[in-house]
Amino acid sequence: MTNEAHDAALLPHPAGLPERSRCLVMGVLNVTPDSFSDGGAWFDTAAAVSHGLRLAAEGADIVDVGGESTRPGACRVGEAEELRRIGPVVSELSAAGVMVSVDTMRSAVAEFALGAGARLVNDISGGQADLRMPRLVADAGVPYVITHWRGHSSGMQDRAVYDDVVREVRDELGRQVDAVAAAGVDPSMIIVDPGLGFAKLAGHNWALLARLGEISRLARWPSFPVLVGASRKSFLGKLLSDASGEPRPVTERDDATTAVSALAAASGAWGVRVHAVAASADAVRVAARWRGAGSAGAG
Ligand code: PMM
Repeated sequence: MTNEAHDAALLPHPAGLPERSRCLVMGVLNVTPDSFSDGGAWFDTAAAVSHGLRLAAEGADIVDVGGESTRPGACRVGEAEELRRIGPVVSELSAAGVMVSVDTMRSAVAEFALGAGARLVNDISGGQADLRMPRLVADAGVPYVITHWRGHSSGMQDRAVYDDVVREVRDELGRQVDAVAAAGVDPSMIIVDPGLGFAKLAGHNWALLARLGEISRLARWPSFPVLVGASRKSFLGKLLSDASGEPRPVTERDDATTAVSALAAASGAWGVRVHAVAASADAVRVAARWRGAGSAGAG
């Protein structure tokens, strides 16, 4: 397949999101005390808002605001607390002109965030944790990220068992898409995500990344845009372990994340979700130029 044909297959963009001349960069803003990746750095509202503005200034096309940690083993936070964490942050960033997505599994939180200016819903359960979510998203008519998911964080790594991870993730993601479409979500507004680290071991994540193009094509559906969330995850720490086998610390995984961004973008990903935005913003531009040069011919 030529790069152009590949792009046409892999790079549709749901209405309301930026035009697709390259892979988009989604900056992560966790308003939590306990996320694995930034450990509470932006838990305070003012710190979170200024970090969100910084992510946008560094090149984030979208800032993804979440108030619930989904690290392996995490317990759920209450709805009121989740709302308290993200509410003012979503409102202030949206008012400042930042395109905000809300990272939540709760329809009430998504509803509040959309009312406060958020423009898309990133639901890592892909409609499974709160069965009212797909209907809410359908009625709001906003883009919807559907992530492959096998259950809440507390027990998810026990479910990281696959014979053929790519086939099973595609089958299960396809069923999640069927369910949200049956609830009224417009398929052209769906973005799919393989859910790296969610009920996946390191080898599963690598297999999914290596065959990213296959994730966009699910059963009877036309191809979907694909979002990749590899940033700072433990499979990168494991890859970069030191001589004694100690994983690379979370805060030292951004260069590896940037490498994933470049490779994912070169493979046709619609977006990458990252903590350190500036480097990935450069990486996706390199990938776009690389792909463009390929389809334009060697001259
Ligand atoms: N990973 C995390 C949270 N939200 N959303 C999507 N769509 N994809 C992901 O891979 C994803 C996500 C967990 O990581 P964090 O602590 O970096 O937010």
